[in-house]
Amino acid sequence: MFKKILVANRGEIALRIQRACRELGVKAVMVYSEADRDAKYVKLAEEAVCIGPAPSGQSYLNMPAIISAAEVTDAEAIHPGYGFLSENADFAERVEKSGFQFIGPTPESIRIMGDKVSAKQAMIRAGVPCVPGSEGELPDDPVLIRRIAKAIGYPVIIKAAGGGGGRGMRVVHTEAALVNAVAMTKAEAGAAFNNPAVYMEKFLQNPRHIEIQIIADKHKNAVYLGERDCSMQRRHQKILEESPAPGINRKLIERIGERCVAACKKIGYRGAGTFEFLYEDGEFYFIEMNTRVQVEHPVTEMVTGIDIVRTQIMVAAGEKLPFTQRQIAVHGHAIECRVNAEDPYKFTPSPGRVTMWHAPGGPGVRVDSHVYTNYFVPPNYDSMIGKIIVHGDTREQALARMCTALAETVVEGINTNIPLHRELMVDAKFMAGGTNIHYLEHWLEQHKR
Ligand code: MV4
Repeated sequence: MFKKILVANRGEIALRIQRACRELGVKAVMVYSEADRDAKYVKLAEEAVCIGPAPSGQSYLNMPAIISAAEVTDAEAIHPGYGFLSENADFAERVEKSGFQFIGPTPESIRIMGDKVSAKQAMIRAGVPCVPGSEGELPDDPVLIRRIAKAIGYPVIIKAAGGGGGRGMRVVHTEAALVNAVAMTKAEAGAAFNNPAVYMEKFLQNPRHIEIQIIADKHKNAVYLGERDCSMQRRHQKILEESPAPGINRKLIERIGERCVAACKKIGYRGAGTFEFLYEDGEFYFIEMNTRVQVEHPVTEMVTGIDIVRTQIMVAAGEKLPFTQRQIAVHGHAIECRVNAEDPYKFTPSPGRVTMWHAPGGPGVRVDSHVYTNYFVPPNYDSMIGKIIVHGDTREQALARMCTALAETVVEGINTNIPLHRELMVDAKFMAGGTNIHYLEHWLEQHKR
């Protein structure tokens, strides 16, 4: 096992990784920007290094500063968390070239999955079901483009190979609009991602967003840890997630999970990863793979009892997975609500001093947050300030526990989206389960104030 790990992130995930290190008896070096000097995990740290000013470009995205911090503190490995440099293949490569272990997959795996065309091709070859679409990048010839769309059937969606997470996409409903839409998406993709390559898929109108968590070691072992339903989102920002996904056949999940595991083994994947699928009319269609730990990993931890961050560190250190697929079972139901410092209905950011923070508790309640009374939420980063996660024997019990937990939570001095979560927890359609990716935006439209 490593003696010392550098945590190259901030906020609740920095604290989460620090906790996993403590449990493993590993020292954690925290890095922080000038805006995060007073963060809880910095105060708790045995070692912390300031890596630059508040803007992330000069701190949490500053590769030389982070690698230097690892050098001066004698860390052996770097955990990138999520966001920032976590899916940057060049960073993973520089970390390893500098003699540190990157806690994540190989730079090659990150690169393949970062290019959505190569990711999809790898998955097709590995037997993972994908959305019907162009085989690879679209050609320039308008005749060929029209032919591909006709074969798929309208509506289609044009997506940038360098995009992902909702960036660089355009829906096309008619042949008349097709060729221009492709040209526009290519131009935008060239400017935004420095890669004009685009591909085409059948546009699914009302899917759910279901993802499969996997983890693999360096000894060709891989397992899947069930699924998460992440359909409740607005502008590609998830607001709550749950596991298991309501109303989906368990045998079908098992078949998809096994395909994901087989794909991991085929491509030599190691570390934690997430296969993102669209689910519509009883079918799963792969769209993207994330090569990092995700914000919503706790729901999987709550239903499987497996510590994903701890396991990430163990497999990065070369240890074998401490469990087999047969030993993994999903128990009960878990829900996570992301607590954001924002206006609950207008979604404008609400940074500032938290004059009162009181976290909920009780059976099956977990809070992952770096916030404390008098903490100042800096305006420079993402608005998420923590997550409330509940577990229950049934979905109904988890919902009831979340209602109680949200009611107990006190955050004063800033606005949060807790009032929105409280309304959603008693919304009849959400309570029934299985709402799709458009539900929240429609709901907000109808509950305008
Ligand atoms: C799609 C789609 C419908 N059909 N692909 C958006 C984020 C990116 N990961 C993929 N996205 C979508 N791809 C096909 N063929 C609809 C979306 C989509 C979406 C997906 C997941 C979660 C929220 C979403 C919100 C709008 C659109």
